[in-house]
Amino acid sequence: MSAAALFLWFGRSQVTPPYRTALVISGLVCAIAAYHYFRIFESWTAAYEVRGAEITATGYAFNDAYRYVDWLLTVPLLLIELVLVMRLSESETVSKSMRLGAAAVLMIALGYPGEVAADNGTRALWGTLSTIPFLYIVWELFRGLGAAIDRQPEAVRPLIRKARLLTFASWGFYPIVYMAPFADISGASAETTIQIGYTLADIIAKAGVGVMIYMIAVRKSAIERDTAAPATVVA
Ligand SMILES: *C/C=C(C)/C=C/C=C(C)/C=C/C1=C(C)CCCC1(C)C
Repeated sequence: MSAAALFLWFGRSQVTPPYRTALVISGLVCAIAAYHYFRIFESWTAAYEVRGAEITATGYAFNDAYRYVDWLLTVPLLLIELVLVMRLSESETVSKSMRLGAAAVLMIALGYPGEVAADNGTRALWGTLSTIPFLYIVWELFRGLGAAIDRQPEAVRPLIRKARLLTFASWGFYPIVYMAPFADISGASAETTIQIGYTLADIIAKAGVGVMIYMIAVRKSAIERDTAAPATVVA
């Protein structure tokens, strides 16, 4: 996550000014995650003991809040970086960012009480509520943003569609991981499975999508430089 943050921030000089904010935000997402992974790691080593293949709880509570505070910040920012790299009109950028950002905050806030609940009934209830804004985001990504993708330069459309698909596929992984306690695992094993699953999804959703945002920004910068070329030809 730290390396991805540095890569995205240094990549700023490779793109034209309209795409720099998208890269700064992509880097920020990875930096926020890097910080929280240090905290998650500390909390996990305090809460669990690994002996061979055996994982046991030490009695200290594992703090899920580090991950959810991370998501509360990074999930809206991930949607905003996707909107920003498309370089839509100002009003469209603001309205899409607000709607997607608000839905993302709601999704994470509703998921948290279920994540920390001791019983599976409460987990299922909050998980279901959290799925409502999740479905809205998916619908917006494919319908609202779909129309905007059709207005992008032809050479970047496939790349933007791939970034959207990678976002959708990695985001779809979180609710599946969330359901781990409903499978035939419990206690420390369930918690470990959840943490591994979320971590893998995070790497793809944050660093993986970040690199795609970088590629889109570089390609769009090149296209716009080329079409603006006549104005810059001097003697
Ligand atoms: C960088 C972190 C990301 C992209 C996190 C995304 C998280 C989700 C899409 C979580 C979704 C959830 C549901 C749809 C229902 C169950 C509860 C959640 C919060 C795991």
